[in-house]
Amino acid sequence: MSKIASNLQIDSARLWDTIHETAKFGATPKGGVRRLTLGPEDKQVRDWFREACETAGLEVHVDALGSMFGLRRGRDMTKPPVGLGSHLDTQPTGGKYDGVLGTLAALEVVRTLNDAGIETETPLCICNWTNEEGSRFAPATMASAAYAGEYTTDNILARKDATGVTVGEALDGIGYRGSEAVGARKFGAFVELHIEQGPLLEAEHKTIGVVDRGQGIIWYDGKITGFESHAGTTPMPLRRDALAALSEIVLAVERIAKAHGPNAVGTVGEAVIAAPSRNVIPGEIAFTTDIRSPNSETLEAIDRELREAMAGIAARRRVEIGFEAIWRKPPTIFNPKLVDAVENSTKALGYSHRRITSGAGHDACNLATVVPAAMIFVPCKDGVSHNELEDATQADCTAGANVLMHTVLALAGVAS
Ligand code: HGY
Ligand code: MN
Ligand code: MN
Repeated sequence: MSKIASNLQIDSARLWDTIHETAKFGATPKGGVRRLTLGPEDKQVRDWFREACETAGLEVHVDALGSMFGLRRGRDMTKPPVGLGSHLDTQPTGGKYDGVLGTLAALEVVRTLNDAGIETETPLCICNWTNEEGSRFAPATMASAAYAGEYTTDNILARKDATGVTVGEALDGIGYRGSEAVGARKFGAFVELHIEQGPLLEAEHKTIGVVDRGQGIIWYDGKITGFESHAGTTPMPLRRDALAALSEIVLAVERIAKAHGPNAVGTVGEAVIAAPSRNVIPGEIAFTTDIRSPNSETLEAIDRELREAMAGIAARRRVEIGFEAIWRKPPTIFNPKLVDAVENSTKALGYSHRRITSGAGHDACNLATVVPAAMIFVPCKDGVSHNELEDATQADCTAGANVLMHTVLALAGVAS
C-alpha cells in the first residue's frame, strides 16, 4: 500500500459535524433522536444522505425495500465492491450514534479517499439498510435479512405497523421504493462500524472492539386472553386477569434468562391492553418478547422453559396464552480473515482493542450469511444505547472510522 494510503486519517471534525448535523432529523428535547423507519424524519435523513453521496461523486441506487447504496468506482469495475455502512433509522427513544456512526463513517471514508485522490482496486459501496431497528415494523434488520435471502421482498412489503400501514405503503409514502431487486447488488466483503451498545470496551478502557461473533436472537409475539369483568364485583378467586398473568410471564422471562446467565438475556419490551379501563379487569393483552444468547442450545432451552412456564400460568389463571416465534436469528460467526483484517488495521493504527461478541443484532450479521463480513465497535458512554442519553466521544468515533477505512483499503486494494 502506498505511503499516503497507509498514513491516511479521516477528517475527524467533518465526521463529528456530520453526525450532529443529521441528528437534527428527529431530534428530541432530551437530546436523542426519534427517527422511526420510513417516517417523515427518515425521509429527511435519506434525502440528506442521497445528496451527500452524490456530492461525493457516488452513484446512488435504491432497492425495492428502500435500502440505499452509494457506489464509488474502482479501477477494476468487474470486481464486486467492498460494502461498508449501517442504518439511519432509530428507536423511538434513540440516540445520535446507533447505526448513524457506521453509515456516516462510511461516507467519511469516501470523502477522505476523494480528498487524497486515492482510487481503490475494487469499487466501494456505502450502505444505508432500511429498518435495522425493527421498532415500527418487525423483524429488526428486515431489509438486510431479505437481501440475504431470509425473506422474500413481498413478505417484507406486506409487514404492518401498529396502525396497519404496510412497509410497501410507507416506502411509497416517502418515495423510497426503489427499482433495484433486493439482493441483486453483490459485495466482495462487508464491514460495519457500530457503537458497542454495551459496557465492556469502556470498562476495560479499550478503544476498538474487534467483533468476531454476534448473539442469536428469538423474537415472539404473545397474546393473553382472559375475561373482562367488573373490578368491583368480581371476587379475586374468580378472576381471569390477563395483566396479572402477564406480570408472571415477565418475571418468568427474567428468571429463566438469569438462570442461563451470564450471557443470556430476555426482555418483554411491549405490552398493550386491548381495552384498558381503571375499573375493568384486563381481558386481552398483546405483548412481545426478545431473548438472546451467543449459544443456540441455550436459546432453545430458554424457548422450551418459557413455554413450560406459560403453560403453568395459563392453567393456574384460566387464561389462554398464544406465544409465536416471529424471528429466529442464529448466532453469527464473522469471517475470520476479515476479523483479522480489522485487528491488523487496529494494531497498525495503534489503538487498544479486544475481541468481542455483539450483544445487539446488526445488518452485518445478515450480510455474514452470504458474504465475508466483520464489525468494528467503539465504546459508548456507560454502555447506554436505545436511550436518548446515548453518547460517544469524537476520539473514539474517529478511531473507529480510521479502522474502518484501513480495513476497507486492505480488502479493496489501492490502485493509485
Ligand atoms: O435489537 C437490536 O439488537 C438492534 O439494536 N436493533
Ligand atoms: Mn444499530
Ligand atoms: Mn439499535
